[in-house]
Amino acid sequence: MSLEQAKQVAAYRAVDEFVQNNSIFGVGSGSTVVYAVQRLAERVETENLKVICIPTSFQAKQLINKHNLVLGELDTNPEIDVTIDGADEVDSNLTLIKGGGGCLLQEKIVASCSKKLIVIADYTKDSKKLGDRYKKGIPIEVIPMAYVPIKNKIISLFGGEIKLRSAVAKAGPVVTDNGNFILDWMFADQDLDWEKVNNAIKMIPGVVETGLFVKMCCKAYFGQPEGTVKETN
Ligand code: DER
Repeated sequence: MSLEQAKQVAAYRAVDEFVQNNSIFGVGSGSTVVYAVQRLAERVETENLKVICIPTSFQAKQLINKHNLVLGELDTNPEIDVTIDGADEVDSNLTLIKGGGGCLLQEKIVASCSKKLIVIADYTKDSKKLGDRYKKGIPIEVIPMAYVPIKNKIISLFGGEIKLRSAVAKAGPVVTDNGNFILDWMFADQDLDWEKVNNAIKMIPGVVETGLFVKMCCKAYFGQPEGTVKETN
């Protein structure tokens, strides 16, 4: 089974288990969520489900519109029943690294408004400890004018290495949907208390949000090479 098939089987299982009629549904960002939205659109069509979809990025909004699903927003739907989203890495405590796709701020806002946050991923995201597999570091969204002092402060607090995320299809740094920069922090110590790390980094002036999702995810589905789905909660 390919990685894409592993993503799909995890996404379909999560949507089939968690999406119900008359629900408010948070739509995550990234490539795995594409399959979840496909499955949601199938179910809405065949079961005539009434679902309002809250996006976590411009990409998610495009996906919702592409599949003719009902697009909502937090202004009118601030309480979300379930959000399904991807992750760059999931540890054994269901602590997540998110933000590989640069959408961590709105993803964390929507996740914080959700009764349940469900993660879907292929088996390569399933780790015992953060950093076992994902080597690109923890994304941190920052106000552009402050990225250098923030970078210096994080290194002085926790060590490791930090890079300003460069764009691929554009000269210069990545600019998020919110007009900010992203720092990727390659941490050295895998045994840090991630809740304390998240709180300490969030205190640094100019930090908008981190890609550390601590005690937010209630269940993860990992598509396996042989086509099965591993569920962790
Ligand atoms: O940027 C994000 O947080 C995405 O959800 C990312 O973590 C997962 O993206 P993928 O489904 O393309 O692996």
